[in-house]
Amino acid sequence: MKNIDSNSHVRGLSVYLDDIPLVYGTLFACVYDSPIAHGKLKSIDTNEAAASEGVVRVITAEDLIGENQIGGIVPDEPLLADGEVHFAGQPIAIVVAESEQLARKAAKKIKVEIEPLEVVTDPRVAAANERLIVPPKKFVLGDTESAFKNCEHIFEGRTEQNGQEHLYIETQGAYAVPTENGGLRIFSSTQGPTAVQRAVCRVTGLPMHKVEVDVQRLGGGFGGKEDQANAWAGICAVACQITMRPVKYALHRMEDMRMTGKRHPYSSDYKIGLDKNLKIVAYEASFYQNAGAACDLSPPVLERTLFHCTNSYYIPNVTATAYCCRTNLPPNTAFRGFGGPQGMFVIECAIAHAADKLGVSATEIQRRNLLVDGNEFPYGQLAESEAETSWAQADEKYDLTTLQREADEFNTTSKYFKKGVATMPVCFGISFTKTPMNQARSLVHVYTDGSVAVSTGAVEMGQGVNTKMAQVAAKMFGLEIGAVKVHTTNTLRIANTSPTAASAAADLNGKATQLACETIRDRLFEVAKDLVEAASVNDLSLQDGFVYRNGDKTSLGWQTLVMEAHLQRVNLSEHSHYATPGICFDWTTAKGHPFAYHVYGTAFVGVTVDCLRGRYEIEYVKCCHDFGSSMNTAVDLGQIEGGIVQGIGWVTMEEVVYDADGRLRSNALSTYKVPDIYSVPKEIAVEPLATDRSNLAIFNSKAVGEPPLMYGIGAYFAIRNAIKAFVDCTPPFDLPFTPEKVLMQLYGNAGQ
Ligand code: MTE
Ligand code: LUZ
Ligand code: MOS
Repeated sequence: MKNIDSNSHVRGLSVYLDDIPLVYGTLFACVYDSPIAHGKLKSIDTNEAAASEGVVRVITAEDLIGENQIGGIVPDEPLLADGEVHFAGQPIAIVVAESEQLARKAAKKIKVEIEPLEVVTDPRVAAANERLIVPPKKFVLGDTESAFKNCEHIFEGRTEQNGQEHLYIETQGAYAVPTENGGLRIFSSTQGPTAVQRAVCRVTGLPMHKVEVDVQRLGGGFGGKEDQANAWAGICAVACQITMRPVKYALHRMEDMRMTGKRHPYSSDYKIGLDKNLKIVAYEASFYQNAGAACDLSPPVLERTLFHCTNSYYIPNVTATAYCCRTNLPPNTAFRGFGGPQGMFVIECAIAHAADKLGVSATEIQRRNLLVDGNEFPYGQLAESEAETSWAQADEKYDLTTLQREADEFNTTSKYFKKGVATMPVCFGISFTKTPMNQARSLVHVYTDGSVAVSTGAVEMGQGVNTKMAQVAAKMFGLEIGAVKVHTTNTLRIANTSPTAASAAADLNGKATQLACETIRDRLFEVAKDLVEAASVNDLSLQDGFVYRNGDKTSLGWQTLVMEAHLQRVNLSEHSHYATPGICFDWTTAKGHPFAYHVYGTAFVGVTVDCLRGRYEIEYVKCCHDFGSSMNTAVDLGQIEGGIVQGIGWVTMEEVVYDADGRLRSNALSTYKVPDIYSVPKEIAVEPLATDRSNLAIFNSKAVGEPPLMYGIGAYFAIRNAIKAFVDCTPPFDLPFTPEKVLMQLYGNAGQ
């Protein structure tokens, strides 16, 4: 089934933040942000800006009525810099003016005096200086120390991974409108309406019931708006509160790139021990996470790195330690995979390292160590594994031996083009790792004309969650999808939402919607029972807009039934709550059962490297992916393709560059390359895993938003293998593997 938004998207009729009709008297905000990465803020001169044409007000930290704080986990993030600046791009002042242009023009006239302090951009330097945001986190399984003593082979190394710009098509932004008695209505491009509501309340001093947050849809979030939409909503809210006029701020692309955080770069150490049968016996890893200047979501991101540090493999002895390092970069944040890809990359490097040294293929080591049912993850949960089944089905379908042979044969005859193949298994846990976040609500109204309105806590950001919510209600009531309208995500209709994140929005909100529909349906069946003279409500069902009795269509239509129920004064609305059962996690022991289930899959990735130029093409990504039973294959295939391309972008071409002063050099689309239509794989093949296992997802589907991104990691290893076919070398484990770095490997080390 098509995405319900496809029609309005292609006609340009879908409404994003910037399309909301403006209320009369609306003002426009613009932020003046720190030009340097670390320093003492000696003075701010706003006089010239305040006197500038069209300027209504310039706001600095001292003007705030509420608390100057938006840090959710650790209170270390002022809305506006106060006393010190901690990263280049940190908001210092807000200019509010009659137009966007006038606000931006005036912001340039602000002068600040900042006494520079030492700038730290390297997480290892930060760790050495004890600049950790939270204490180190650790997972232990078995006993690595004694296990290493019995290993046949031990390899140690280091990996570097860079960040990634979210590059949602719609930049960050918010629009605050005053409501009566000092309340606020906030339109925000956020994945977390409640997070925005909390932040706005904090900086304005208002109670939550006076602040309404409304989200129509996002032009992409990818994690970048899980927490980092808060600042812009807070800025519009305080400006609205102070000027008592509506205030809007939609960031320009370069402002967004400069001021917001990205995927966390990591620097990591690993030590892997294998026995003579290539079984991984012991694994140690230390992860240095570059958190940036404030906590943001760094601790849970770091935790997920630990949760996924053994990827799809069973390793009986594991010690993994992770450090959350404070640097002078914009606070890094959630990004599709949420630290999982960073953890998985390191174990894949360790395996590649062992393979290099032992003269076997990494694929052989991977295959021999796949998780099987009952294996224990380092965090205590036992696997219900599809690692081997997805591998076997991928192999059956695509024939890895033949793919490898084709590449080898090509390489024997081709001098300057070399092909490489790599296998990338993925195992990703579904649920927020903070157990309390795994709850959702849904509000369903059936109107007397038979049409249905659904509101949930899920935010539509292109991933098709609204389509899935409409499908749930349509299926429960036996209606066409057109009979259901999914409304904006709004904190007045749905309170206390978890952000749309962790790939869990369809599961959690879908289940809540199912429960609400079930309740209404049961009430309707009580009414229908008499109308169609059924012996029991259990004989009734709803299909194609009619009531069925014992599987036979009756003459009682949906609309008639609904109206009849209303006349009998039966409640046609329901607000339901769902909480994932059976999950828990205890950080005092670092053990538990944090995930409702895991998503598994196996991908084969093939590339061709142009060994004269260092350029490469991704030929194919062929995967067997665990959808459960997909609710919507068109939407899910889109998620898989998009995820894979985004993953490939991260490991190959997307290069976030900060200079030693902490200033972003890759600050525009001319200096930051994202995958385009020419750089996507020539083929993405997706084979659904054949499985009839039950799970906790909605209608036995499975979450699909994040896991496929990690297939993209295979592109790095495939490129590495192609290079090794050209020149005998061991390329360092350093992401992204840009064409420049590839060229350096092909020639830079020649003769060494
Ligand atoms: N797909 C699109 N088109 N746009 C997005 O912003 N975000 C991804 C993924 N797919 C995203 C996307 C991320 S980071 C997550 S967590 C999931 O969608 C969230 O949605 P879900 O829980 O409904 O899968
Ligand atoms: N966000 C979050 C996430 O707050 N907790 C998580 O576990 C998570 N996982 C993936 C993506 N976002
Ligand atoms: Mo996705 S990183 O959970 O927003």
